[in-house]
Amino acid sequence: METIRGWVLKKREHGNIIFIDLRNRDGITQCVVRRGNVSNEDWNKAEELTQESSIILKGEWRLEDRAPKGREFVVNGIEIVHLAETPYPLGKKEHSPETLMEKRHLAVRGQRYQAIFRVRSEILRASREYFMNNGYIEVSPPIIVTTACEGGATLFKIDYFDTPAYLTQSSQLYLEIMIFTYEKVWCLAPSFRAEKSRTRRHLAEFWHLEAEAAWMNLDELMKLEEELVSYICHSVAERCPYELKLLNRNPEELLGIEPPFKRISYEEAIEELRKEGVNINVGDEIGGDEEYILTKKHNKPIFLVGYPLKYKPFYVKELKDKSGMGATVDLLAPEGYGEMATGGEREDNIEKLIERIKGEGFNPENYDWYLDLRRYGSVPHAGFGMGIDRLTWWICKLDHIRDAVPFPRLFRTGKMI
Ligand code: NSS
Repeated sequence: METIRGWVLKKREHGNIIFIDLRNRDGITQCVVRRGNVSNEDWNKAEELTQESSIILKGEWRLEDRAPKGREFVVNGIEIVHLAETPYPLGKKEHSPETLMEKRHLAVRGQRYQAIFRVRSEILRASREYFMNNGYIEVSPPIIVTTACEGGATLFKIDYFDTPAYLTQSSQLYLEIMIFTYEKVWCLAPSFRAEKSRTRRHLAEFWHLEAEAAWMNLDELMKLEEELVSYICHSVAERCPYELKLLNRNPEELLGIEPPFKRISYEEAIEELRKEGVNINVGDEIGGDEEYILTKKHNKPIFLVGYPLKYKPFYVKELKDKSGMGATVDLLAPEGYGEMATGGEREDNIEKLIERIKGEGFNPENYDWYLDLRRYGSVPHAGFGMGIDRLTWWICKLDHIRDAVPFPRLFRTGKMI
């Protein structure tokens, strides 16, 4: 006799047979209750089952070609742990995005979310494994900070014991501290952006995977990123094929993600966009719409190398041979998804840094500890940050980034769960 536990997804009655689709961490199992196979008392229990009731079934497995997983569970004993109230708020098949946000605590039980968050968990596991296998030390940065990293416009202010402070936008500056101890470091932490816009790719709170390494240059940085992303894609394809298929992502596509990724310079990107009929010139920003055009025909991520310094934060190093251009690299996800990571070499000239900090309207005194890194044993170094949510969004072929996170924080989310 075997036991199976879970929640009732669906129940169908055909005369003397009741089919129960039982949902649990293994997916969905077809369970068959036959009158005559169970006591009258248990038959009555099967009849009264409601959607999402929690139950424990006793019985035997039987091979059955027509069952979703090739086998079904033949029931001979039923225990109702909790008979769910009716109606179940998400009982119907289709729901609006608003309902799925408001009832998030129930929506996450659904098959689609179950698949997405299992893939996300695999992305996190593979990321950690990659860094551990490659000699990176994981550090734990603070969430409450007193300096901006990515400009003042998207800072969340908090009241820290009567002193103003912020929720971190990026852990980069702290990773830069730690390279002087370990040379190669990484972290996974939440980052916050007070983005007052509604787009399909912006969250107010996201999970940020960041890495930083002493002595590293732009080429080495790109190698690190393409290896990491390929490693993650392969792990997900191998460990979550069932979930990927459910999300209409063919695992073969992810197995095809391998280094090297294509590298295009900022100038080449502008030229390509102009050829596509976009009204854009060298010196302009390449935004989400342009990234869509650049990536929609690709099935592997691409690197966008170099970017005008004027759009980038103070820490970006100026290219030696191209004044006004930053030594940056953006990693764009294919199929129209666009930016999923940004990074580059860091400015190590202290005078330039002070000027740039002032240029962003900040007081260099607040960055004194950061400037010390350029005073005591400064080294050339580089790093990047990748949004785990953006990566999940692309890998799972989602429409909106809110579905890449179980409990999204967006600009004016409405009721928060
Ligand atoms: O602002 S970034 O482009 N760059 C940084 O924060 C650097 N300090 C990272 C570094 O070099 N260590 O953000 C990096 C990535 C970006 O490419 C997205 O994938 C993600 O972080 N990101 C976001 N995801 C979701 N929502 C929002 N609002 C968001 N902002 C950035």
